Amino acid sequence: MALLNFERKYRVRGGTLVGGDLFDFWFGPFYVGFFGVTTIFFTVLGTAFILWGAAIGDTWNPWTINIAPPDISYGLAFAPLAAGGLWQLITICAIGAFVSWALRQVEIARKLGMGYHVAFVFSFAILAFVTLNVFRPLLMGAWGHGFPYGIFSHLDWVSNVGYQYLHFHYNPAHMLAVTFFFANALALSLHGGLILAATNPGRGEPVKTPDHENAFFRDIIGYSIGPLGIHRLGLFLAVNAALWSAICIIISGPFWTRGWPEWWGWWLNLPIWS
Ligand code: UQ2
Repeated sequence: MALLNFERKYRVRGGTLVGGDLFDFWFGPFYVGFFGVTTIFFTVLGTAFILWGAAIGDTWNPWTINIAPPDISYGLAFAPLAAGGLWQLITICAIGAFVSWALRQVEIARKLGMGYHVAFVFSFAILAFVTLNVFRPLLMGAWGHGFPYGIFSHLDWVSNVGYQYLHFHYNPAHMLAVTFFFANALALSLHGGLILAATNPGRGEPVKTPDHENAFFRDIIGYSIGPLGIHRLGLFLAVNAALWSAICIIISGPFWTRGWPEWWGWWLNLPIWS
């Protein structure tokens, strides 16, 4: 079905979660909806707060602009705007925009009669962010444990927090997260390579089929996960990368306060060694 015909057929009212018909329309190619409006609202407001924070900061150098969370001494209270309050408002706006975006994905999926898979997997990215800047600071008792908004400054935060636990790569959940990220890169490179290889057989040659794709991997390693299976695997790897990232940081501080290398003492202390 040609794209324009398809859109005429499927651009119909209904499927909204809230607001009924109120924002149930399109702006050019974009579906608006209640959550399109809230996404724009939080994005514009949050960006304005970021510009405000940059304006009262030391620099306009994009690399070194920094909007820091409140000092630890503020605990879980609201801080003055110039002393972390802007960071708190930006965090609220960011979460408002992310959640609005996920719910807009749900509404569009409902309109099209599709599953909610996109919103489901996106929610794991939101979980990772909320874990870093809400759940962990709450468990630690201060918003000051969140990461600062800035390109270099958030990298420094990651480095500093890593060294606080002496060697973050000994964190078993971090090990799992890293392994999932690498496996995800391997799977997507295999998949991208295989699809491009099958669809670009050379000038004058017919495009190859899923049977060719299966045969390629059966010839090489005796196993093909299949054209649908590779996407299930990709979703599984990507979701687990985000999930174990969230787990590895939420346990650091709230549930384990010493260096991560020391955690492996349970292995050295097994009675079978004595
Ligand atoms: C595959 C298949 C695809 C693919 C890929 C494979 C026809 C188009 C990439 C091969 C993938 C395998 C064997 C899994 C590798 C496992 C990990 C953890 C990276 O068989 O079916 O469909 O794109």
